[in-house]
Amino acid sequence: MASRIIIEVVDPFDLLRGPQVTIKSKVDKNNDTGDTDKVRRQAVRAAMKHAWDGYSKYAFGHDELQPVSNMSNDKWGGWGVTLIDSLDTLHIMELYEEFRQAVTHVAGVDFSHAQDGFTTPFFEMIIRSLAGLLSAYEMSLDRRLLEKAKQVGDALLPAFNSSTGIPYSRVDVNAGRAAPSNRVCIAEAGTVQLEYWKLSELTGNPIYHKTAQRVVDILDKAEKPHRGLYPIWIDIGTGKMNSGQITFGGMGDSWYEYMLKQHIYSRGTHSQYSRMYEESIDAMKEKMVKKSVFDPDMYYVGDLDSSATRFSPKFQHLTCFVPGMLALGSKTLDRPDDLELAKKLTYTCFQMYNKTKTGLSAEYVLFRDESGKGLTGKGTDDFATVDLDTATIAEQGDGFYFGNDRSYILRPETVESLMIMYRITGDKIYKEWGWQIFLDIEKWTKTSSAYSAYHDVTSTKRNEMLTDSMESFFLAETLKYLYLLFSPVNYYSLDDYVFNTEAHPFKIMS
Ligand code: DMJ
Repeated sequence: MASRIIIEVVDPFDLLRGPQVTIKSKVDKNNDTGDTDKVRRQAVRAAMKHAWDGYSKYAFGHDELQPVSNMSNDKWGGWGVTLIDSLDTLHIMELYEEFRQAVTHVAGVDFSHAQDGFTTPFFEMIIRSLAGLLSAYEMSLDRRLLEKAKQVGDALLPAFNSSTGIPYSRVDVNAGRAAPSNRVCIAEAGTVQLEYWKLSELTGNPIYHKTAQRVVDILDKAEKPHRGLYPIWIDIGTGKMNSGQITFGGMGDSWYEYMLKQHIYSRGTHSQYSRMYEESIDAMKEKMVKKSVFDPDMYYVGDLDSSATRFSPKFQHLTCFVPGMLALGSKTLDRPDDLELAKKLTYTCFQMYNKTKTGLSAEYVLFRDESGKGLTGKGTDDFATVDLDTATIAEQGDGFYFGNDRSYILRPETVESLMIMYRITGDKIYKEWGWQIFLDIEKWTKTSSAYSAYHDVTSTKRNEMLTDSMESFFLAETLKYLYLLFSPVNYYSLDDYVFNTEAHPFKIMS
């Protein structure tokens, strides 16, 4: 048997914290599948370094770098969301000096305070900031990160101060109270549980988990149009779900994801999560999965209206997390059919990139339904029906159509699914697809300082298409998942870690 050599490196972060310690690089390079992986992993690491260096130079401590103008913005309230969201990616890629500088900065941020007049978006700051800090703490064991995580968790906890315990979507951190509103969507209310549970585990204070769990209990008991399917809007005053579409895309997506992930995190000790997850996936398969009339191999997940009767043949890039979720669920809950569906959906998600002129994917694509007729009808506020014969559908792709929004904003969902699919099936095609996507991100979105969102993926007029925006999830998720796709499967193994919806790995509860 070949002996396993683990490369040793000195972690400069440790040098500054205390006595010099030599740590072992966690990338088990001897377990690599070959030189190609190593080269690709290094290329992704170089992309992260490029983006990080640009952010550091022009926007350090601010929320975002604008990667064309090299300006910065604080549109998330000024806590430095790109910096926090990037911490664990820096650590995973062994960029320890950058990690150390970022932690030093975080230690000086007062998260109990926000910009005057700003109301902080609850869900976004939980999945990006609280999770980023918790994950970076678990990697480095630097107590300052846990203290800051607690500060963020406490600052945002007033979101739950409603009559039902359903959270409001924004918090006035300075006043210590939520900004009142009538409704909140299921993704916002139901994608904070993993983070608050981890905070309870690490601080020993159960209040965080208990408070967030209440949302799951309320929605579990609430009346639904169809078992396992949840219209997106929750009335905060009553806890009822009575309006909005049913979707595994924006505003619904991570609610479903977190049923499975809470099951994994708690090692199946609570039957509630697996039951709810299985109910939802069974219903999705029954009512929301269709295939293209032009390409019988192209399956997709559309949306339903709030009564679960009308179907919209719109497939969002955001929904491309579904194949990864199905694969993870199939492994965890022994659902082999889900893995077969996951393979078909991953194929579609890849084709959404592969079939455009740039090799980048649009925000969503549209299909004709299986009858070949397409849908007609006017959209309503809560449910956009699609008329495939109107001028709004300007161009037919190969198997699908493009709608009005053809932007690629550096989203991660497809490469997230590719990473999980590779790890679960061992099929190397997922690495090839991921590499192709990475090369097109490099080709079309790279700027002198970082990477920029792209306005229309069907246009090759590159200089006119760069929109001067780089969301923090590009560093937190897209580059991290690509790096892990080309890393040994035991590096941040899916058996030991559960990734939050922003790709922050949490150790599964022991
Ligand atoms: C991320 O912030 C999270 O993945 C979230 O759940 C939904 N989408 C964005 C990235 O596309």
